[in-house]
Amino acid sequence: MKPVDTGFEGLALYPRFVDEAAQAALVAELVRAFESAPPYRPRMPRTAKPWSIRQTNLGPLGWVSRPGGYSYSSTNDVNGRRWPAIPGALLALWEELAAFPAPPECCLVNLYEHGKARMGLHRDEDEEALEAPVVSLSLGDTCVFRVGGFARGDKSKSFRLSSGDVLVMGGSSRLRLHGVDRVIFGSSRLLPGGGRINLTLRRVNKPA
Ligand code: MD3
Ligand code: FE
Repeated sequence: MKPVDTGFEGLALYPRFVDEAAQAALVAELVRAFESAPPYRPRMPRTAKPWSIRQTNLGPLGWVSRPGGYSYSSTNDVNGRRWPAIPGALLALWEELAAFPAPPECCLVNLYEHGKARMGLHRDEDEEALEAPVVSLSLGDTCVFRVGGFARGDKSKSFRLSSGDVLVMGGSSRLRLHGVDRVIFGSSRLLPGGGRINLTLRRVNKPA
């Protein structure tokens, strides 16, 4: 399948790449994973301000926000346990679209559960393997997603991400600023309580 042209080199959007049956199967797997890795509300480093979204992780490494800053951890600060495995369907998605010779180490799970949930403009830059792309899958309600340049104030564009859409961010777009302006609540029936889940697959360490 050919991606939609976003106008940004290295940024590829695959609308409805994952069909509804596969979306529902993934949601069921996530619900099971949440039993051992319950979503929690991260806080900003230093200010401790709680985020509007909840998060958890799957895979050998989880992305965590701690008072000292952002990092990757093999265990969950909430319960000291390792994170559940990344579902096979997501590993297959990475294999198909990432064009990278090693598997993802982290699947960050972002839950947008109410009308004010959003994610401010930021860069994904806590990974050592910046030559690997980031692959993200959207589930549930549609969101308005913003992609900018490399400095605040650079021109930006917004796109809608709907359930089943996959975004691959690589090459010269890997370090672009991006964020979620808002979620269009009630736009999908995939999730029992409504809302949106984003799954972000990342390679953290350079392959051996
Ligand atoms: C574009 N999550 O967790 S993923 C994140 O929908 C994050 O929850 C968003 O940004 C979400 O860090 C969007 C899509 C994404 C990820 C990295 C990018 C888009 C990107 C890097 C460059 C450009
Ligand atoms: Fe990000």
